[in-house]
Amino acid sequence: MKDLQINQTNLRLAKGDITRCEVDAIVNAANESLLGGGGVDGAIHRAAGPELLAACRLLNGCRTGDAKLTPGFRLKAAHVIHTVGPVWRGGTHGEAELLASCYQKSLELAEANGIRTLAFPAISTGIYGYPLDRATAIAVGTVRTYSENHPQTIITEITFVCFDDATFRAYEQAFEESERGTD
Ligand code: AR6
Repeated sequence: MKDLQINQTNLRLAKGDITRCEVDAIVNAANESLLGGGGVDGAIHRAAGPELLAACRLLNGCRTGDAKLTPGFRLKAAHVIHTVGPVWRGGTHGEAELLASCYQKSLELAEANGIRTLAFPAISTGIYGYPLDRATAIAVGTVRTYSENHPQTIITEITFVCFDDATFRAYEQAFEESERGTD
């Protein structure tokens, strides 16, 4: 299963590099400094150009679970939403709530800025070590609940961009479990 239609919003899965996505906004899995890093953060800064770092410097960082907006500069996406996922520390340090908050705050920021199409990477599942199956369940669950609770949303398309096959399979399973949960 690669698609879920919830009210106005199509949730979909794609494989590949988020920096190449032709959407209104891509989400960056950043750190609290917002001054760049490795993983998807490094790739986004390289593709957007040095103007992105200059814009991020003006934001005074970002708390874990929160989200901030910049232009996309040289990216095809007009905007970047920078969010900071939790570092996995065993699951007893509020990680699930913080990860859900990343998705929720990113969606609220998108909505407030007229963003209709949005692409997420699998936040926290790389360098920050969040278990993939748990992280994808939270990602799909939070986005689905948002779409159910906002039937008039302007956000028509939300893509989960998977950089590798294991991530793609974890999202497919999360989509299927999410559908089963509504039977
Ligand atoms: N497109 C889509 N997904 C990608 C790409 C890409 N170009 N590159 C990597 N991924 P990570 P985190 C996937 O480590 O765990 C940075 O240093 C990757 O395979 O980028 O939230 C920040 O500055 C994985 O599935 O982010 C922070 O310090 C997912 O993106 C820290 O890493 C997230 O992996 C954040 O760690």
